[in-house]
Amino acid sequence: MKNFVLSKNKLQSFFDNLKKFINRHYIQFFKNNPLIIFFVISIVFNSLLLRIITVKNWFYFKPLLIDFAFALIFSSFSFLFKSEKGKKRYIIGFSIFSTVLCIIHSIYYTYYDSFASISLLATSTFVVDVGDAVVKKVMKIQDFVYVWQLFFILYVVYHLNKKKYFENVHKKYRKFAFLNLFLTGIVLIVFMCSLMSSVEWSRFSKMWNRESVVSSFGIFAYQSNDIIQSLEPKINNLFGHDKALREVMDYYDGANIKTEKNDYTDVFKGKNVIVIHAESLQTIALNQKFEGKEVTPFLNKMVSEGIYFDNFYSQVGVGTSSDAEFTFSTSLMPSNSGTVFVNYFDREYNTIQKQFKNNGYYVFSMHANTGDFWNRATMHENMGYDKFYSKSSFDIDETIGLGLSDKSFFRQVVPKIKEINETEKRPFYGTLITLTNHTPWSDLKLMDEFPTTWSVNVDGKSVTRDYINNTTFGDYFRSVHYSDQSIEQFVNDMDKTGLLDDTVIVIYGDHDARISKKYYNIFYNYDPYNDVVKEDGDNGYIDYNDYMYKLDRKVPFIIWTKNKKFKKKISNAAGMIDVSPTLANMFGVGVNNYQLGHDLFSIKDNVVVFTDGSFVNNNIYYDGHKGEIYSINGNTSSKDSIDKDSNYADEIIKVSNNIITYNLIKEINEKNKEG
Ligand code: GP9
Ligand code: MN
Repeated sequence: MKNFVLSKNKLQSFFDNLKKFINRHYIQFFKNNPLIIFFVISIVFNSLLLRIITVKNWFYFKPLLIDFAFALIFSSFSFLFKSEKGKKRYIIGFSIFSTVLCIIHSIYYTYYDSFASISLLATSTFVVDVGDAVVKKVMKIQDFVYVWQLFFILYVVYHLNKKKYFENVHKKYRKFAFLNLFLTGIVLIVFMCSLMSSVEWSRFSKMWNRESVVSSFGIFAYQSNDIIQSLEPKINNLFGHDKALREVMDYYDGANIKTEKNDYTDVFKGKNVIVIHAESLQTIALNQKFEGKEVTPFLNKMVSEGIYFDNFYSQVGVGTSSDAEFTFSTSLMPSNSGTVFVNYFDREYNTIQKQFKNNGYYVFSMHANTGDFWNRATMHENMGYDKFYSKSSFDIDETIGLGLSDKSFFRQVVPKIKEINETEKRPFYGTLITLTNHTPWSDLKLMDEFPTTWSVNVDGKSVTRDYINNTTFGDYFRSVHYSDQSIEQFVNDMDKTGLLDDTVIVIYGDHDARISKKYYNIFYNYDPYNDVVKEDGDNGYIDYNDYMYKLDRKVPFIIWTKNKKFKKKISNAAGMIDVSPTLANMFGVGVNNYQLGHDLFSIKDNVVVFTDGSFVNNNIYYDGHKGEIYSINGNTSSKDSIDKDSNYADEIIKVSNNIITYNLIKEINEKNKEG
């Protein structure tokens, strides 16, 4: 009992002290610093206004509290000024800065449906486009509502001046004021960050979906991260350059890169080519039927009539779609810090697009998302595309998920290609990037029903089990079925224009759908007769492990022509990095001296490297983190060959990242020119 009374008294005195602390450091402090109160409130309100006008997320508490924390930090710096005059100037100056920041983002959002990045401020595209926005009066009056904050602060300063506040301000509340506010802001930010989900964190680190970052974290967290991520490459560039250059030169001196003649050399010389970047299209979908219906009947037809690589991997890092485009185009590995499209877009790259362009082709890309998504408007220009048709080039007449439906996109694409063909009067190379089959596959109303159920005969009666129907996996297959229909519609429409006779269709899945392993376990272990998921020890149970999951991340790579002249299924391990050397040989557009991939019609024992140093070959999957080996179909590799492949994997990751980080293609080309 005595202890209880003691601890009760201790608790009482703790709360009394806490109350005193809060009163002294916050309540009394703010009462005696009205300018700070109004400054903090007006900053938070303006950032809320920006979210309401742009991403339309009203009173979502997380960004509100993070913005409040940032406002406390910004206001804390005012106490570093000795005089009240200096403090006033800082508060007014920061109000001007934050008002201009909101206006820039608001105009940019009006024009791009996204938020500006300081890394793009220097690029012509951004400046021209924002200039356009001004000229085309794309801006709206709402983009300037934020100025209220500046006038409000000026009024508060004027009013406090008139009341001679600044002459009598209580000095005692200035002591530790900086630390109080600064540390309170930091603690609040750390606390709010602990509440973020893994998806929110992933988007914050990747920064490709800027809308989502501002929605979840607020404009100040977004802008701070944007500044850090924009400066990181510049900082990286300051250290390690000479070593990186030496490593890259040594690699290419020994690489002996050249075009290897084979049965496919120049077979498509002078032909048009359309590359379909199929969002989240996974090989597992091509092999799948539900209730006897193929998920992808049209793609399966193309597979049977064309060249199909069924052991193909996308090799993406955090850059997902953009990494797939980068590796496809440059035959380099994605960056392992940030993403090329967002952080290293200003480097010089050798691309397949430039190779076709140097051989007289008109090179274009089409994607019905905002030009700023993945920074494509800037990066596609740098990759050598003559024109990038983004969302503003299309009539957004039908939307599914992220934006324009693939069927409408493809419907609108064909007349554009026809016009290009008639205007340019030369072969064309076009990249069509789809959108509909993007996670979370929840917007299915415009898609045909595609029941991923399983009907069986139990005790003489036909019973239909749900299986994976109406689950994420089932919805994914239904969405892929829609994508298959949209590609069929595209190929048929191209055929009606007569363009198909002379056009090669290349299709690749850009990366796996990132569906969780638990769905695969149900997919492989479901027992429709007993309506249960088999477990260890049950007859026919499959111990679906991480390696099987990684091997299921295969994506299709198809090369198809209407004349069906080239039919072949290739099961050699292959990766996105190998595509451009393969296509360059088939179309006779020369060799990329910096390619790290191989012509798939020449290479025999290929090693497909992943960004974490893991790799797969025809025999094993090697986990670069754990150093573990997983045998494929009972095959294995000798220790020496595993060591050799592992060193090779590290080498091409290192060479790629050196080239990207230090812009070494530009430097080496300039050195070669100087002779
Ligand atoms: C965005 C689309 C999807 O325009 O390419 O990108 P992802 O999320 O797959 O990287
Ligand atoms: Mn993608």
